[in-house]
Amino acid sequence: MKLIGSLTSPYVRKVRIVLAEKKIDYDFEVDSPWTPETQVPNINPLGKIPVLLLDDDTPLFDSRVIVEYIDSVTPNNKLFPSPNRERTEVKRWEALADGICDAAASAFLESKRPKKEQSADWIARQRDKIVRGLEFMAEELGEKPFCMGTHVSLADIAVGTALGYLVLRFADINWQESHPNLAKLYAKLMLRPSFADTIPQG
Ligand SMILES: N[C@@H](CCC(=O)N[C@@H](CS)C(=O)NCC(=O)O)C(=O)O
Repeated sequence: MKLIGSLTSPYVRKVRIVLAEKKIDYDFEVDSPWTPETQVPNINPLGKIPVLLLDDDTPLFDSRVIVEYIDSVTPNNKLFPSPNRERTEVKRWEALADGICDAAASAFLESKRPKKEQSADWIARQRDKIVRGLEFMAEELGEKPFCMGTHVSLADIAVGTALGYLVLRFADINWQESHPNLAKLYAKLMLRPSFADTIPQG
């Protein structure tokens, strides 16, 4: 199995954390779709990372499909509950966390365009999504030790990767101060080798 992705993408990090939690060996090929020499469009028509290349050369994308697949083919450390209301809740946490990453990535890319082509309104719209998403997360987490209660699930992995991406790209959104319960969860997750070994670089 080969994972293709960059060292900064939160979606790639989510997959790497799941593979580490599951103790699955894999090859990791660093490829950023933003570089001219990228090979990503040849394996994912959408030109996005992560892509998981299975042993029979089937390319899997996107990150939500990949993590659900990995969890379904491995018996140990289940990160999703079996299909029921709880599973839908885990997937909603993931949609929320990924949605924050989508907004953060979009605002970041906009801020990288030439100054006179940038839209301040667009950036503000994406930042509002991030702020509202964080508020929703903090409220849903409350005083629970983990998103789904007493055990780690994919919900925590998705939330942790989104929070880590904000640390990398939007340190000025000081979510640690406004949401101490999210800061507590993040600190707990960072003690896990799966998180500590995949801190985004770039
Ligand atoms: N929903 C997708 C999002 C993937 C995504 O947007 N990846 C970014 C990197 S962080 C990318 O490859 N962007 C390249 C592009 O949009 O052309 C997933 O969960 O895998």
